[in-house]
Amino acid sequence: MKPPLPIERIGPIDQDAFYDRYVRKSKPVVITGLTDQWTASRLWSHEYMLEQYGAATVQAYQLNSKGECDVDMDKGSPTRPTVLSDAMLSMREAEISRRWAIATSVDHFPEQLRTEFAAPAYCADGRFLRSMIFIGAGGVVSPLHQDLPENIYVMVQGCKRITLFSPWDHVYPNPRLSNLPNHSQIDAERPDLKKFPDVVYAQPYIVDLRGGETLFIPSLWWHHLRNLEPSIALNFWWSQGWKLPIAMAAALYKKWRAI
Ligand SMILES: O=C(O)CCC(=O)C(=O)O
Repeated sequence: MKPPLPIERIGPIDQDAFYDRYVRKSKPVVITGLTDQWTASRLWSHEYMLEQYGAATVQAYQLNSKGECDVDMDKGSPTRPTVLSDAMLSMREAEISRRWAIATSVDHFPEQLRTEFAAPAYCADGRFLRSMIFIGAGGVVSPLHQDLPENIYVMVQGCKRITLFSPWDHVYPNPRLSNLPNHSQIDAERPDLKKFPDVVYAQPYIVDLRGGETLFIPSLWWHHLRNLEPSIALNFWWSQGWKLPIAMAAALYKKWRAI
């Protein structure tokens, strides 16, 4: 693998400039200060989530000993409905494989949660707009995968190391017809070069994304995320143009299969 490159960091810019410089060019960027006015930036912590929203039923998954969701390339990702307080309390377990991580739609929370943030203007008029919340302890890993929608990924609290590869790099997509056709077979942190030799040509971009920072992950860019600390993050997926009907069909399929 080539030595990693950093990702440009900028302050908030207007919507047209953001679209021209980053969305149209499929270029990732970190924006600082975009969400400073959110109530969530002030309030959200693991304790707050437990106290305010402990009774909500959310989608969560159990971690394996590597801190990853136990992804099975054939069967898909084993998220299941879980009471938020059970998942939050499991994050205090010493053994990582006894912890759960939350990856759930914001729609699974009471209305109050959605008053604590606002979709950034960059994606607010996207015709397909979905938002997921990710809550996890230190050490949680989301393996390398790609998504069709553009992604505004907000680190509300904590810190994650995020590794990106462009869609033009060969990172060995899962070849099997499965629930996870968008996952790579490589471990982005320690790729097996004997099995996946072309990875030496791939160019990683790495950022440690901290509370208050937002990462733009362009459509189809590969991403791998590691919690360097307990964290809470929120994404905004949106699509437009020819990608819109495909993103909508994929979302319906995921809902139907409860992935
Ligand atoms: O935060 C995570 O662990 C996963 C986020 C992700 O994959 C996404 O926003 O597409």
